[in-house]
Amino acid sequence: MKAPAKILSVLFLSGILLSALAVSSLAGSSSPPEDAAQGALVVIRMIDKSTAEWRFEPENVTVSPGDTVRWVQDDIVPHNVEFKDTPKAAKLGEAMFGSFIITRGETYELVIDDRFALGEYAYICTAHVALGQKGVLTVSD
Ligand SMILES: [Cu+2]
Repeated sequence: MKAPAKILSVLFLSGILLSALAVSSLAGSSSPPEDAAQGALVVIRMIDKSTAEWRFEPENVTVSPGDTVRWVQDDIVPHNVEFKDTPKAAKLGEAMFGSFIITRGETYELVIDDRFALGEYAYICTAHVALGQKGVLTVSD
């Protein structure tokens, strides 16, 4: 009886750690969940297209204010979202540089809130831009 209890407590503790990691990886999106539920959910996968090509899929998406963009790690190497070129009126702050997400299925979300002005946002994966991993997020009414 002792061994299974120990395993359970280890599983429980690692669950807490994973939750903490998940929360810290969402540091870029500060809006409360009730705001996130109002707009559409747009999913962009981070994929390994071949041995030397990483991609955001789709590369180009158009969203509206209030939408939530969810990048999903669908690979085994770390990826992130770093904005390189944004409209002048945008004030992304810490969201300019998203932390790396590592585990398949892990997500990074940004709510298109008042940090985002209308216009085009060019972004990259910091680690793999040279290998083609970049995208454009267009915020439009
Ligand atoms: Cu990457």
